[in-house]
Amino acid sequence: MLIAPEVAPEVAPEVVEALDAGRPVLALESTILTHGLPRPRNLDVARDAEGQVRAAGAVPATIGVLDGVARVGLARDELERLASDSEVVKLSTRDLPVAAATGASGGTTVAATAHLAHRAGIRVFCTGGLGGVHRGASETFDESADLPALARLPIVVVSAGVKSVLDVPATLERLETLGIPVLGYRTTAFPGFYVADSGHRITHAVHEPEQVAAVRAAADELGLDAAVLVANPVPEHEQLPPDVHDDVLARATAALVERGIGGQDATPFLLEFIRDATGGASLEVNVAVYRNNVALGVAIASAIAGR
Ligand code: PSU
Ligand code: MN
Repeated sequence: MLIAPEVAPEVAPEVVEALDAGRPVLALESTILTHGLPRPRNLDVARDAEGQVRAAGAVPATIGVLDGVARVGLARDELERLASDSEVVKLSTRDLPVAAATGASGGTTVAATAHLAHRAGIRVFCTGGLGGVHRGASETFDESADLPALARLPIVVVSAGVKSVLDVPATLERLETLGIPVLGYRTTAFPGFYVADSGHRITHAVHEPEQVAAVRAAADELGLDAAVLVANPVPEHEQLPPDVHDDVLARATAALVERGIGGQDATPFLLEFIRDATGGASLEVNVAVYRNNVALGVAIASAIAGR
């Protein structure tokens, strides 16, 4: 095992400057790039997201690990490397110290990205869909490390609910147990990632980014160290038709069980299965979900910076 010389996250100068000046910064995940979206579309999506953040007057900080060094604010060529290299791994929180010591490269999950964002002093983080409790978790114990990570990171996370491949009600129960406030953006219908409404209700809706900033500030004042989760539904005209969604989802979960796939591979397998089974339609939805979350993420980061 090699020992990497540099373990502290490398924060891009542009990100440091913006944070020092109190300007809005939005952290972006990289597993969506390395394992969530197919190449070469993944790089376009990642660049578009960064461009979208800049156009809205904020600084993007895409987070990932290159040669063992955690980078908060990947440079253009670094982003390209992560997106194009099919050997890069998926790094959750527990993999970060191992990657640092061995010099590995990888895309960081929501759990790992949120951790690094918080270390760098970034308050808002945007993803497509949060991980959660997998179906059959009462047997397999497969619950994403995203949930316990968010329970101890005082940031705001914007997500289109959790991926519908998960056990959504069980995930909502765990979010409650972990003390993570869930705010529906202009809705009390919890989103199902590919579909605007998962069929499950949540208690609180917010209507403006400033309200999210107010909840975060209140949580800070109260000394509550859990993340605030903003559940932002994909616009209905961009969702996967719910009947198509339900049918494909049933087949995807059956295939997962049949092939005995689990652990870190479960989420990428399901997303890919759904993509193939919908002839690529789910990919367009995934991209729309992300774009929509980035737009809200910037607005919230700006509201927090402006307080
Ligand atoms: N959302 C996507 N694509 C993804 C993921 C989320 O649109 O690939 C990733 C996130 O990085 C999330 C991870 O943290 O899936 C959850 O995987 P697991 O269940 O192994 O924790
Ligand atoms: Mn898992």
